[in-house]
Amino acid sequence: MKINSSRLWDMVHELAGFTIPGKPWTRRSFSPIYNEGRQWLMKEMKACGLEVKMDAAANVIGRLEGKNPALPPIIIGSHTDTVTDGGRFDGIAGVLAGLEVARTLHDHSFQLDRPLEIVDFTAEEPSEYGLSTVGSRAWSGNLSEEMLTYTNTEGQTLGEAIAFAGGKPDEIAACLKKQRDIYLYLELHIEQGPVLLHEQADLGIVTGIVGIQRYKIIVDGKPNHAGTTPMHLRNDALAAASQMILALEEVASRTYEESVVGTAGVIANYPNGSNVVPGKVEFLLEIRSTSEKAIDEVSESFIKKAQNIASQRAVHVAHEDISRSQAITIDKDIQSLLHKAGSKVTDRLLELPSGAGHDANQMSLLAPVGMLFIPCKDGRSHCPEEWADQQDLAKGAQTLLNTVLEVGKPSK
Ligand code: HGY
Ligand code: MN
Ligand code: MN
Repeated sequence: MKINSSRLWDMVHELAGFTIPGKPWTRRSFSPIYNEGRQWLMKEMKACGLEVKMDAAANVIGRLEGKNPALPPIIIGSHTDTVTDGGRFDGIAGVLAGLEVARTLHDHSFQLDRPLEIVDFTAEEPSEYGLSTVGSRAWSGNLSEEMLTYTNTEGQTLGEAIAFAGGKPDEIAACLKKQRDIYLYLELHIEQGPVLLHEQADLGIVTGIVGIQRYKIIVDGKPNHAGTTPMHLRNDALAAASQMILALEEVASRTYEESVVGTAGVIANYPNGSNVVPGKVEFLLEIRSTSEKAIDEVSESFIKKAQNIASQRAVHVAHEDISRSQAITIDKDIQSLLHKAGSKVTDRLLELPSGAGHDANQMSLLAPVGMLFIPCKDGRSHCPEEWADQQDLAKGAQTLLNTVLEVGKPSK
């Protein structure tokens, strides 16, 4: 049984068409264009014979019934939201490859022994509310009431955003899954890095996924006239924040038991006037590693340094814990299952960890997870240049189908 590579490729490019005009490719979670893209996805799922629903966290779920509907399903998931000016494959490749697997089974009237569900998880990327993996958090129990009150810059809450996306924020608790509710979770994703290319591998078998700690840092100084305030009498919040961001870079660049990355990617300066000494700065930072211990060490050293900088500069610094996803290792037997399925497609397979976070982080709290990577051009992602090769995508999707046929073949 073979997936249909050109059909899958066409779907990737059809979904890419749902983007903010002039900002390829941008389909931010909780935006009108995101909802339009998901309406298209649900139509495609129905056309493949899937039973389609949206749950209270606005996750889109397409279900292909199995011989034993009561058995916990195999789930193939990822996300269709993008970063701003992002790409056409991050997340999308995984959802549509899953859909192609389901469609191929349906076309062959092949029924697995158990249901297969294809899931587009809500807001995998860090949203305007600061939180990422919103939909899969609802399943794992890591979407708290307090998180639903996180606001965007206009003061709207995450709960309101989930409602705008078609969810029911008051019924999030109903999304909670128990350990026995899911048989296996699989996710195909572009690597978003250069390793597969560098090692000339066609497919990556993911061995582990980084944990991510995210903080909001608030620096309070004193706004003042930029012309009349002497340098030694300033409480400049932006100068202090800049020194703190360089301190993050220095701390994250040290050596730990596993590699660490630290990034400050969002910053807001108030009142942001060219002739005003900055009075207040808020910035978001994230620290990632496959070692929880290393994440904690970097967090601790950074917070200490930020406090020292604040006292030297007579400003105040506070940090708010936005979210923490745990680092995970993938079960060896799941890695070998994927390896066996992939070796029917290519002999150029490579085991490697993921420096990107995924819904699989949350799903690993509920079920065995397996992740497959396909190469991406120049190893780049989260940019309009993000690209994957049609043949590589086809090999990844075929490997997913081989895996599903292996674990879900009906008992005689
Ligand atoms: O940020 C990440 O690791 C993923 O692309 N959401
Ligand atoms: Mn991403
Ligand atoms: Mn992704």
